[in-house]
Parts: sequence; C-alpha cells; structure tokens
Amino acid sequence: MKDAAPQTIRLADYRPFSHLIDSVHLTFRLSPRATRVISRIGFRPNPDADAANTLRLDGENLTLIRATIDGVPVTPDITPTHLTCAVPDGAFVWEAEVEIAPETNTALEGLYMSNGMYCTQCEAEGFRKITYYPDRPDVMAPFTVRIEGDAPVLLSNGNPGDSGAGFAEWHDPWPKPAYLFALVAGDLVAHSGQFTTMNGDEVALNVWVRPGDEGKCDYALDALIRSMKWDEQVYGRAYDLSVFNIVAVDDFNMGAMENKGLNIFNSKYVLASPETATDRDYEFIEGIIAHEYFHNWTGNRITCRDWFQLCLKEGLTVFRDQQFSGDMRSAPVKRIESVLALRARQFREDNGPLAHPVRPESYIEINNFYTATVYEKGAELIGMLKRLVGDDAYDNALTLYFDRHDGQACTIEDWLQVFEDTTGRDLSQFKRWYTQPGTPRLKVEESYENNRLTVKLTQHTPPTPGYPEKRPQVIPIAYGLIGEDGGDLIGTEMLVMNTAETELTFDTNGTRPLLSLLRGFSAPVIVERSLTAEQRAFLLAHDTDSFNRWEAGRALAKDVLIAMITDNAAPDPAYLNALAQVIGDTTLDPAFRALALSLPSEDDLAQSLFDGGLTPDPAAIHHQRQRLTKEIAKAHADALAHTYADCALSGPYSPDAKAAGLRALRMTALGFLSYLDDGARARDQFASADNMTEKLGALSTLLAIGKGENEVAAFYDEWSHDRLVMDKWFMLQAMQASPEKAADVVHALGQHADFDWKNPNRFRSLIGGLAANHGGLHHVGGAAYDLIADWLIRLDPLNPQTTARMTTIFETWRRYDPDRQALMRAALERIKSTPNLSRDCAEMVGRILG
Ligand code: B3K
Ligand code: ZN
Repeated sequence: MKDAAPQTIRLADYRPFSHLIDSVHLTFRLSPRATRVISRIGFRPNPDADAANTLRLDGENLTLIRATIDGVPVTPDITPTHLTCAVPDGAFVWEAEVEIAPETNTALEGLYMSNGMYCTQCEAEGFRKITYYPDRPDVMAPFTVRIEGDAPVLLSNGNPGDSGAGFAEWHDPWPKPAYLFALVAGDLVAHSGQFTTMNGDEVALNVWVRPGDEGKCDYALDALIRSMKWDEQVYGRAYDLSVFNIVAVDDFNMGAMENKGLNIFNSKYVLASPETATDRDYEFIEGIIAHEYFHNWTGNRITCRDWFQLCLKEGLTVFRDQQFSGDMRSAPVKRIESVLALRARQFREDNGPLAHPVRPESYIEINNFYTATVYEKGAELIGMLKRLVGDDAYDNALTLYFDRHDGQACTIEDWLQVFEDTTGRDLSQFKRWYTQPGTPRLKVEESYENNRLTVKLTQHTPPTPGYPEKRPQVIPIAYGLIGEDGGDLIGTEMLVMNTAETELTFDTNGTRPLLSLLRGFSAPVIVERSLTAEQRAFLLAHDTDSFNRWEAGRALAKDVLIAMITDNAAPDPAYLNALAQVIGDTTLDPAFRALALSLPSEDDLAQSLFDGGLTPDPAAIHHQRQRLTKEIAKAHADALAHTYADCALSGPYSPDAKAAGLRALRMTALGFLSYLDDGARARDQFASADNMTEKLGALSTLLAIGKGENEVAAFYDEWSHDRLVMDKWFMLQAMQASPEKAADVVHALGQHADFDWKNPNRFRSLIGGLAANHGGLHHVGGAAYDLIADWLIRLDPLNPQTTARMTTIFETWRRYDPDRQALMRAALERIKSTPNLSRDCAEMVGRILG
C-alpha cells in the first residue's frame, strides 16, 4: 500500500530512538506465500532519548497475527507504514508474529524468492517488510535466528548454532542494525575455502551457488582471500566470525550486499569462467567482493547514525576497494578507470537536476540516494583527505576511528573529528565537500614574462538545484613542471587552494616550462585550461605522472573531436602524430596504451559541448567520432596491425592484470582495424576465440561497423542456456545498434522469448544498453525515449527501485535542442502521470523535471 503523501525526511530532524535493544530473537517458518516470522525483542528506554511510553515500530506489507508485551497480549495501532503501542516505563520484552508472502514480493526488498530460493535484501529499509522493528541504522542489537524450512541450506548472519532436519540456528554476537540482517534458504552448493586471521582464528569460507555453478566460483573465493589478507596488512583489520558466507542470487536490484557474515551477491559478480566472463567481469568481481568484505569494518562494525551519513560507509569503502584494486593490478590504470567512471556518472549527476551533496540534507526515498555522488565522489573526498594529511597521518586517523567508534553508529562529524584530533588540523572548510553539491571549475590562466611563469588559478562552483551560492572549497592541487627537453624540473608538489583565487609562480632559467596540473587527479574538479595541441602532445609524450599523461591525450582527442563536430574540421595532425608514440611505445603498460588510444564517449562529448555553451547534436557526435576512428585507423594501419598481432596470447586464458591488459590493447587495435578490413579479423577472432573477452570483443566490433548478423545468431545458439551470457547478448545489440535502428532493435529484443523483463539484470542489459547508445537514444523523433518510458512504466509497479534508478537515463534532458527536450519532457511527464506511480519513481521524475 502506498502513502497518501510521501514525506520528506530531513537530516535536521534527527532524533535518537526511544529505546535500546538488548537482544533480538527471530524464528522464520518458511513458506512461499505464508512465511511466519516470530520476533522476541528485549527493549529498554534509551537514556539519550526523551522518555516515551509509546513504542513505534516500522512495518510494511505485514499481517500481524499476535503481539505481546511481557507475555500479555496487546493490540497496537497499525498504519500502512508502522505500528504504535503503549509500553511500560522500564525494560520489557516485545513478541510478535507476522505473516509475509515472499513469493509475491517482486520489489526484491525484504524477504523474497529468486528461482525457488529464499533471500533477503534489507538495506536500506527492507527489514520493515519482514517484521515490526525500529528499522533505522542507529538501533543496533545482537541477533539470534532460527530458520525452519525444508530447503537443504538455511543461512543467516553470524556463527552457526544448532541445526538438524528442517531447521538451523544462527547467532550473530556483533550488535548490528536491521539493514544488515540476512537470510538465505535454498538448494545451494558451496565452493569452500579457509582463512586463518592474523589473530590465529580459523574462518570457514563458502561461496554458495545453484548446483551446476560450483565450477565458476574459484575467482570469487580467491578474491575474498586476497581481500581478507589485504585488510589485515593495510588497515590492520581482521575478520571476526568463524564463518564467512557469500551467496549468489540471480534476481538482485544492485551489485551486492554486505550483510554481516552473509554477503548476498548478484550472481553476475560471483560467477566466472574464461568461457563465460570477460576480463572486465573478473575485475568487477574482484572489486565488489573486496568492497563488500571491507564493509565488515567500514559499515558493519562502525555503521551510520542515519541514512544521511551513507557516504561514511560507502565513500570510505569505495576508496578502500579502489586502493585494493590498485594494489592487485596497476595503480595508475586503476586511477584512470576510476576517474573515467567518476566523470561519466558523478560529474554527469553533479551537472544536472539530480545534483546533491555527498551528504544530502533531505530525501523522500533513501534508495534514490545510493548515487555516484555518495559513492564515487564520497571516495574522492577520502582520497583528498589522505593527500592533505599525508599517508602516516591517514593511518593514525583510521586507527583512532576504529578504536573510538567500534560498535557505534556514526556521523561525518565523528569521521572528520578523528582527523582533527590526530593531526591538529581544522577541517571545517574541508567539510564543505560533504555539504555543498556541484563540481568546482578550476580556471587556469598562464603567462610567461621575464623568465617567470605565473599561473593564476580561480575556482568557481556553478549553482545546483537548491544551492545557488557556493563557497570556495579546499582543493589539493598536485603539480609538476616539465622542462623544454621533456624532463621534470621539480618533483610532484602540492598546492592547497582554499580561496577563490590564488597564484603560483616559477622562476626559470630562460626557457618556458610546461605545468603538469592536478596530477593523479588530486581533486574532483573540472580544469578549464587552454593548451595548444602541441602542448598537450608534449605532455602526452613527457609527463612523468601517468594519469596526466593519459589526461593530455584525452584532452587532445576531445579538442580534436569538438572541432570536427562543430566545424566538420579535419582531424588535427598533431593528434594523429601524437598517437604514434602511444601505439608504438612498447615500454608502456598495454592496459595504459589501450586507455590512451580510446576516444571520449559520445555522452562525454555531449556534456563538454554543453559546458562550452553549445547544443550537442547527437548525430554529428556519432558521425564524427566514427570518422575519427577511421582516420586513426588509416593513419596508423601498420602499427595497429602489428599491435594486434603482437598482443596475441598463447596458452590457457588467465584473468590476471597483465594478460587482461594485452587483450584490452588488442581489442582496441581491432576496433580501429575493423574499419579497414571490413571486419575480417574480428570474424576470425570470433570464430577462434576460446574466451569470452575475445569473443565478445569481436562481436562488439562487428556490430559497431554494422556487421555481425551471423555471429549474433551463432552466439545465441551457443549461449542461450546461460543467463549471464545472454545478458551480454541483449546488451551488446542494444548498445551497438546504429542510431537509426537502435529503437527498433531494442523494441524487437523486448519481444524476444528470452527477455525476462522482471529480472533486473536482463532489464538493465536491454534498456540500459539502449541508454548507453547515445546516438540511438537521441535519434530524431524520440522513438527510444518513448520505448524506455513504456518499459519503465511497466516495471514500476513490480520493482520501483530498479525503475527509479533507470529514470536517470533522462537526467541530461536539458542539454539538448528544443525538439529533443520537448520529447524527453513528454516521456517524463507520461511517467509522472502514471496512476499509482511508486514513491521512488515519483521523487526521481519530479527532481529530473525540476
Ligand atoms: N550497501 C549496499 C547497497 C544497498 C543499496 C540499497 N538500495 C551495497 C554496497 O554498497 O556495498
Ligand atoms: Zn558499499
């Protein structure tokens, strides 16, 4: 049932809960349509809250069978969202029995069923769909759980207790909020391992999957073991239970969930074999396994006081998983990939109607705030803090954080306080990064006179919805100086800019040096700096900071493309020449070369044009980007052919970073060469590939040049039995369809017998694939907009969370020309006026329309 008028929740209104909980006992009698949940909860008054003789418990879609307080039956007042009940002054025991129907729970929040298996998703507010409870992160308690059911495997959080035919008991000694509760019951098999902690404790590790998938768990288990080791070595954090369970589920709204001792994963981020998973999939599995494991300390042992503090656990945990991936693979390549993702998702968000602070101040539906801003920008803030205070001070602050706040539900103020206490710094201005939305622009003006280089820096953050005025941020700017001969004149230094304007000066010996600015992308800002193609090419050739080296090439490509798009100019030869060094320099990491050769995305180009005061023309963007791809192919045909041949690997497939880098470079070369050989190499590769990376890379290349019909059919015949591989098949066709055909292709695929639209992965593959096809999405006439709106309207009543998230496809609508704006607005209005639209979607569409 829906609320009549959805309420806005505000950070400023935070009040502690009336009671504390000493213990929670839950009994589940599982049944698809009539699961009984019996709760026994020991409450006592919270000394930090106002005295209350009423208990208010959250609860949604529950049928209350009975309730007692200290054994005496009570009759609470019940609304669609909660119950209230008079309670004694002191401590008391609340008992309740409710009935729920997991089988009809299509929202995949609370207790639901996926392929006959019971599973839960409680973050953020799913526990209230399981039983009546104070469903808020600052109420923490130890849980004891008894599961009764006929499934062979019955799992919950913590350590295993008694078990026997038809039942299993679990006890989690670590006090936790309800959002970390989990239960799984089903026909599962384990791929098992073992870990001994730095304290000498033995931990049983299990990756639980459906029978038949047990051969695809090696990599996930290995990533888990490496994560456990890394967290001990780098953060001094050991695991704290006798068992760590991971379960793979096919129907899941997001990537994974860090429930205490029982992580639940989208099967896409667990299952991998060389034949079915790409290098990218392996990389994601490693990163997400690490992320969820790292939450055990940053999120679970220390959690959030309220959902406004979400970045406290998410920003820090993303930062930690990025560090881990950098250590496991190549740190510079990981940094470039993280920045690419930040720009594609967070800058896009920050520059549109959905911009919000890393710590928002209000929300209607908290699930709408699991955003790139909270996660990715949140992680950048941790990186900036570390850069500002230094590595040792960061370690000291983290040690204090874990010591001081273990077992607590904390705030951003608590987090910053440990840095202030350990370093003596005043971080009040730095805190603006958490409270002020928008991406700062850093304008750079350089002049050279009398052997002195003067660099004037000005910062400015444009207005965002609800935040018209912005104050200066603390921006750590790492920089270096490169001499005429290409050598470094100084090491990397750091300027901490905390005013609207500042100046850097360098005295030189008579030749003008070139500044390498914002090395390592030391702050999440947009640099506005005019450099000539020659200067950018010089940095691409000589910068010793690999991030800036890549950045110079990227900026050069963007300048060239923008000139082509706006003036139909010929590609600047300075760019084509500069690429020769990247293609030919075998001393460079192949993964880096692949990134340096790749062109900015069409969406990125559209945003850059818009930022420059121009209206992006999606057709011109698509055409010119293809044209440049061809020109690069022609200019470097031989070198690319050599690269393609030289990067071929022999022997069995390995997902390690080195092999993956070679394959990435080889696929990039193939992408160019296919414009010259009409797809001949790609066709051969498709036929002979023994791994999914090369198979899919070949298919993608063929589709990009308008070929591959036979291969699409052959791929289907080979893989139609594999759900995760079929997701790729749907996605690739949607993403690579030509602008003219994209909506038709997706419409037809939407009718395909295998398009199980209720499965979030499948839905995201097809509809998200079309969204990622910039030219197709924005093709004249708006057929794609309408198609997407139709699908979102259809999915919303079943799964509001996934639907709401996908409305962000339209967040950039104001970038485009009046016709497209009108078409997108009409699609959004149509969604908005759908009867019984979910609170999730209503909030998103309302904010996007502004
Ligand atoms: N904490 C979960 C995300 C929950 C999303 C709820 N809508 C996964 C993660 O960030 O690790
Ligand atoms: Zn997380």
